[in-house]
Amino acid sequence: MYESLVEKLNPKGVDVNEVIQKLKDFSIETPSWGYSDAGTRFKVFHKPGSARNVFERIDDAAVVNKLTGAAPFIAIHIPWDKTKDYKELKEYAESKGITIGTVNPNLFQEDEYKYGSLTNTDDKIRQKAISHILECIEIMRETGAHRLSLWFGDGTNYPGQGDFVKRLHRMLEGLRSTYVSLRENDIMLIEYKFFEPAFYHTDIPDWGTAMLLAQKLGRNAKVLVDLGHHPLGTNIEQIVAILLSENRLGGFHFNDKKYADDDLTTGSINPYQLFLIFVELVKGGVGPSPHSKVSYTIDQSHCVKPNIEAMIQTINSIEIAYAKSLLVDFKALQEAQEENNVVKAEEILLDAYYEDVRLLISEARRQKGAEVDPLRALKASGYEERIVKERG
Ligand code: PSV
Ligand code: MN
Repeated sequence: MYESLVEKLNPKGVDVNEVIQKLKDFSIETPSWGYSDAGTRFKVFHKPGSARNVFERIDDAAVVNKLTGAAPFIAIHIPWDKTKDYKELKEYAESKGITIGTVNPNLFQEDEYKYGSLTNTDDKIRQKAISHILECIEIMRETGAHRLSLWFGDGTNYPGQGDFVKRLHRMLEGLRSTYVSLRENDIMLIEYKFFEPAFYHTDIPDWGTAMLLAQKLGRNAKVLVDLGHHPLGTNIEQIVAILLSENRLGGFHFNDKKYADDDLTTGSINPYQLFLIFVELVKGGVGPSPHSKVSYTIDQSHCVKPNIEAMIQTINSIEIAYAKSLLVDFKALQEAQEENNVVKAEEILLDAYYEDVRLLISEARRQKGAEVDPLRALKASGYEERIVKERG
């Protein structure tokens, strides 16, 4: 079956060996918080076997990586992943084949942040937020992570509540006083979101504001695109293309949504959008590999699915979108665009999109020594039963 796919793709000018090599390089970061109990604003349902601390989250991430051969990084969130000794945490992760890639400060769950963190009118509260970010930069040093990922719940709930511009200036000042502590090859990721938890305005609502802040800070500040953080209908692939062309695309938080920031499995609602995003990334030469300058991180909370299965399903789905984008004939696409041949241009994309690439992915996994069917291998391994017994 694989051979017949190769026979079909070769005459189309697809270098199948190159595609397989790129799929073997595919690597993504899973979020520590995706291995814990999660829920909605209404209820958190406890899942037996959910990871209870950062070490168990690393254990689960290591299982996902072993099965898929594609998830060697983990993102941690502080204080959710707080531990006494971060050097020990780094060593523990490495002993399991996992690298800590990103540290996320939490600037949205403390009482003091009711009216904002870095944007707060109260100097003491701003200082508290700055200290927490600096603490996270220190954790980056100890864990060997090179990315600081910032998302703020800052915003207002009612017209008149705050001064948009003064608040943004305070945000910039706060970011500046932490940016200077980063090292040469560290990246500060600035994530935007147009609503929630604030419902009238948020201080970093969109990619334009995030990019403005990044430009004012310096070349190590970049924008993070969370797929769930846009109004319905937003053309995310266009945002990706523009950020890339300005060298300000820092990374992703992958998930999917039907209505708002739903945190659903990536590609479960809008797989075509996911493919179109990857088309831009491949065109820009920044596909997901261990050394990509763009970070590829999953940000999902699995309210009803078992965590490890959900993570594997997500990786499959992202890899499928990526593999399809590798089949696009970019030269022919460019020609069709120059000629204003609208139908041909779209057909070139659809031709790649409609291809069933699962055999390419399983071949890459086979060559890498990972599981061809990681979901089935997970079931067969008995890992889920074991953690239910051990963790309760
Ligand atoms: C906020 O909705 C967000 O996307 C940020 O990235 C947070 O760090 C994460 O979710 C928390 O789950
Ligand atoms: Mn996010």
